[in-house]
Amino acid sequence: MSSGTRCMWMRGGTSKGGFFLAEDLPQEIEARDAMLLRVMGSPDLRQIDGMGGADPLTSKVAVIRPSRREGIDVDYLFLQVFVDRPVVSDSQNCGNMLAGVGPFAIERGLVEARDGETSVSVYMQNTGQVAELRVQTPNRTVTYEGEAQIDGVPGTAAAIPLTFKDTEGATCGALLPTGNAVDQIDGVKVTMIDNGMPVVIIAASEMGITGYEDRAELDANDALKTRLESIRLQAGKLMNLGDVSDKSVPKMSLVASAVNGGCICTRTFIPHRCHASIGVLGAVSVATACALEEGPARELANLPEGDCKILKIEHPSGDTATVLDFDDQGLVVKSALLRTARKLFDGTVYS
Ligand code: NQM
Repeated sequence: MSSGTRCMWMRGGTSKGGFFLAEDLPQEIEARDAMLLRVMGSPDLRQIDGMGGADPLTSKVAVIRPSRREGIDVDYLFLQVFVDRPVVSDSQNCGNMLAGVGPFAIERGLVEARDGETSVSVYMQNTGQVAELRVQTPNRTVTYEGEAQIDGVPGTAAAIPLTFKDTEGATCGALLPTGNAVDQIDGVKVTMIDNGMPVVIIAASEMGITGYEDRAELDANDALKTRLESIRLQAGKLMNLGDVSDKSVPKMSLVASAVNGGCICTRTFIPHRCHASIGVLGAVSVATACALEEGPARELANLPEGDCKILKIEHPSGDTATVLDFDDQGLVVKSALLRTARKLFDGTVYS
C-alpha cells in the first residue's frame, strides 16, 4: 500500500470522482495511471477494492495545476478510469467534473476567492479550450449550498454557471469531421459532430428502439450495443480519432422527438453504458446538431427562433438546458450550462 496521496472527492454535475493537484500525483504517466487504477479499484465490475462507484460516471479523475497561460487560472486534465478494463484515458473532456474544478481550485488556494462570486478560468488540457466558471463565494469562502437544481441530482446546491467558447472541432479538428452533416454507416444515417465532445447521432427508430427506454433496459440490450459498437469503431476512424476500441469517444447518442417540451430526447452511450442523463459537452454537441441544416437530430428537433437559443436536451433523468449563441452565419460561437458541485471528502487516498 502507498503512503497515501492528497485527494478531494467531489460530485461535479451528475458525475463524481477524485480531484488531485498535479504535483501530488506521480509525474510519470504509467505510474500515475497504475496508481489511479488502484485508487478506483479497476479493473473490476464492482470496483470493490477502490473508491470507484462501479459506473463510468463515478470513476473519474480531475488533475489540476496552476496555469502558466496568460489570463487563465488553472489547467484541468480529465482522466476516465475504465471500470472493467485496465485503461485510463485522456481521450475525452468532461464538463460535469469541470464544475468541481472551480471550487477545488479555490479550496486549494490556486485562485483567490472574492466576496460574493469568484470567476475561475480553466484551460481544459484534453481539448485545448477555455471554460469560464462562476463559483459562489460569500465571505470569500466556497459555498456548496444554494437553490440551483439540476436533473439527475437530488436536492439543490449553489449554482455554478459554465461558459464555453470555440469548442468546435475540439478533438476531431472540425465541427463535422467528415465534412458532411449526414453519412451512412452500416446502412444507418448518422451525424458525426464535435462541438466539445465527439458524438455520433442516430435516430433511435433506426436502431429498433423508441428512444424513451430507461437506462437499465438499454444497458441490457446486447444486440443494440453490438450494433452501436460496430458503428462507433468505424465512426472513430472517420472522425480522425483513429482506433477507438480503448477510447471513451465518440459517444453514441440515440435521438427521438422531445416528450416534455424540450428540443430533443436522447439516450447516450458513453460509449458502452447508457448515460444516466447526458454529458455537458455531449449535450452541447447534440444541441449543435439540432441546429444543422439536416441530419437525424435536425429532423426531430423543436428549434426556437433567435440568435440565442435555449435548447433543452431531454435524457433519462429529465433534461439539460443548453444555451447556444449563434453568429450571423448560423454557427455556434458560445455555449453555457448550469451545473452544481459538492465537496464530499478531503483527505488522503491509498493505492
Ligand atoms: O460531455 C460523461 C459526464 C460525461 C461527460 C461521458 C461530460 C461531457 O456526464 O462534458 O460531462 O460522456 O462520458 O460526466
